[in-house]
Amino acid sequence: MSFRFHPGPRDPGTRARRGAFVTRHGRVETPAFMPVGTRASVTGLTPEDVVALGGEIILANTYHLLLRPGPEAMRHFGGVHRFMGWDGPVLTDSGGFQIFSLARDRTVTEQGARFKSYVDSRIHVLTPESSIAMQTAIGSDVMMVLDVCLPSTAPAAEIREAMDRTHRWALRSLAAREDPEQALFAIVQGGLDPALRAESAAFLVQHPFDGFAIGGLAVGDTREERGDVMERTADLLPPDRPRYLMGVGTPADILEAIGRGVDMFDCVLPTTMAWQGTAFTGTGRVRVTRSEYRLSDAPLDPACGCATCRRHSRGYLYHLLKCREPLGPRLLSVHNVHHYLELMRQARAAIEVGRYGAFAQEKLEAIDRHEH
Ligand code: PRF
Ligand code: ZN
Repeated sequence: MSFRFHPGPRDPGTRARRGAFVTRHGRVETPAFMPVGTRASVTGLTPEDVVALGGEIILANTYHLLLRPGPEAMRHFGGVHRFMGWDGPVLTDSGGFQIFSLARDRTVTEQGARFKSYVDSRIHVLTPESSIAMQTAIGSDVMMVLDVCLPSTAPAAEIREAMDRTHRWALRSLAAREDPEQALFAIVQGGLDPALRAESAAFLVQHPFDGFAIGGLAVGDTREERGDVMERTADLLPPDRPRYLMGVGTPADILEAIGRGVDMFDCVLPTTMAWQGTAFTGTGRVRVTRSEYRLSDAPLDPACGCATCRRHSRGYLYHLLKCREPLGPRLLSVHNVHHYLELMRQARAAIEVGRYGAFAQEKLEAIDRHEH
């Protein structure tokens, strides 16, 4: 068992906590943000870029890698690390969320999910066992159980059914793990109902999972609606295991969730927004393609120390984006991923000195003042 979580000091004024986990590909300081490399690529960034930006772990998706390049290619290349040239830790999502958000012609039974590939229209079946088998082929350091993720606004009876099935699938996933060196996290479901969330957490923590994720949030709910559920759920999870809030979110979402005791995050926003020409700054989002930036000499964010901000003006980035030069989204990705990872470094430092509450409030106010 190489996976170990070391909980560190807690912030006195909030539920924020400092920590670290160790995988067979290295150590990750928490709270941690995982840049998303869905198809074994953090869009526009090389593994060296990600390392230079301070990224310590990336997320890849079982669903996408199953459809292309497929399990045979993954095994041929000896797993995703060698395939993509990334030596650090990798967490794989199980495909649970993608089946419910992306798959065509899907039918879900107790056995698993059957759906049509977007690549070649072939029928695939993803079960808890086949998801673990694919995550084993990928060779990720942290695997996720296959879960049933519904919109958090779905009818109560459906939310309960999805939660109960998620629990049964979690146990099948645990039984299917072949390599104890690969950590396995369970996923708490239960929509926005605090009683169901409590039931889900109580069930899952009885079993030897290496960590616990909070799933099924930020799928149709507001930040206010999920804040309370998230805090209560985090409180029911064991302090000696990492807590991961899946697919969340904006810098503001992350700042709030850290204060509620969450340790790990992933989100496509920094990279997808870069490809849409939007930069995250300490004072909110900047749409770089707006005409007001055409002749701007200013960097994206004067307070940012990233390679893009040290060297390039908004006016140059405006030009690249307008010409559809690939360098434009790439330079914005460097900045956005730096922005997220720097926020995490500052959050960790603030927890260490016991002033996370004040830190988060300052950051949130600076974003709010400009975005509203
Ligand atoms: N389950 C899984 N992956 C996810 C989610 C989930 O509920 C979410 C919801 N925010 C994002 N990614 N397996
Ligand atoms: Zn920058």
